[in-house]
Amino acid sequence: RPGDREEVELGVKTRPRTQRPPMYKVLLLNDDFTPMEFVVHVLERLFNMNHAQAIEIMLTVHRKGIAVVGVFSHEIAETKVAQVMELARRQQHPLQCTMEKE
Ligand code: NFA
Repeated sequence: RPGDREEVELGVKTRPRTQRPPMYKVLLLNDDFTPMEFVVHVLERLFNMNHAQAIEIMLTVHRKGIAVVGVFSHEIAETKVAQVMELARRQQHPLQCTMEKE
């Protein structure tokens, strides 16, 4: 590359950068209608939480309106969101799940 020769010869330091893929937060949103036990079930089933963890996160969403339920690669995050939305749709619950870049 042009510039590299001078940087080497003049000893200009460049910081080595390691390439990491962007990660995405999966967010669960509160509503007034989805039963608490259904949200707990979703968290256990799709986010590998034990019962105590699932209750804790569900209550955080209930009280604060939103919470991060996991951080994943773009593809895995998209799949998790789609799985939550499909489970909710099948039971006719208005539960919403979304993702955002970290
Ligand atoms: N707010 C809902 C209720 O009182 C419970 C809930 C929690 C819904 C977390 C969505 C997300 N039944």
